[in-house]
Amino acid sequence: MAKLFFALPVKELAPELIAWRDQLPWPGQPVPQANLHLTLAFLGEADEVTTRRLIAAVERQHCPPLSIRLDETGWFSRAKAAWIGPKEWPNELNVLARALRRHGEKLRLGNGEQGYRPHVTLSRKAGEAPAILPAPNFLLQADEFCLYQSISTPDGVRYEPLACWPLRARRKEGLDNEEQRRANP
Ligand code: 2AM
Repeated sequence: MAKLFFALPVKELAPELIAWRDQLPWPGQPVPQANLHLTLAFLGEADEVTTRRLIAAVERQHCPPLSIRLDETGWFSRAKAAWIGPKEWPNELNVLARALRRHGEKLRLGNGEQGYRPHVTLSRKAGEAPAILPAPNFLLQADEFCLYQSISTPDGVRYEPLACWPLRARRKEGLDNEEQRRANP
């Protein structure tokens, strides 16, 4: 069994986020740079067949590239996670997160949660919210999303991408025809 979730990788932005966090009195245990991600949908434990079915179903999922401004901080008191996230975000992000959650639900995966609050967890075991002034201002430009497996190791948890899909605008039929005419006048 594998513990799975869909997320946007943070990649190029990760070192900047870490440098920003580490010069602040940020509460809790810092999440390592390699583990930073913006969760789209949590799936939980899945066997190999279910994982393969999930990957096959997601092949047909479309979403344009996403620009997400990370300009506020927050804290989930129950999970004790302190995070950075957007005040506002593109509706396409909600649509993608919901579609991926539904792909999981069709295979009896997920935790039944309906709400979606995009965030990048920067620390865990945080007993209080980060008190930050001035507000952050980072831009996460996502051009792919991935299915990750969460692996527990003696050195802590590690997230391994099992599959990634590009975020790209759907090609329009009309444009394809126009391109064809230009190619074959
Ligand atoms: P988060 O850090 O963005 O909150 C892998 O375990 C990831 O899935 C975690 O980093 C966490 O994302 C999210 N996650 C773990 N357990 C979860 C749960 N019970 N419900 C929702 N998301 C969860």
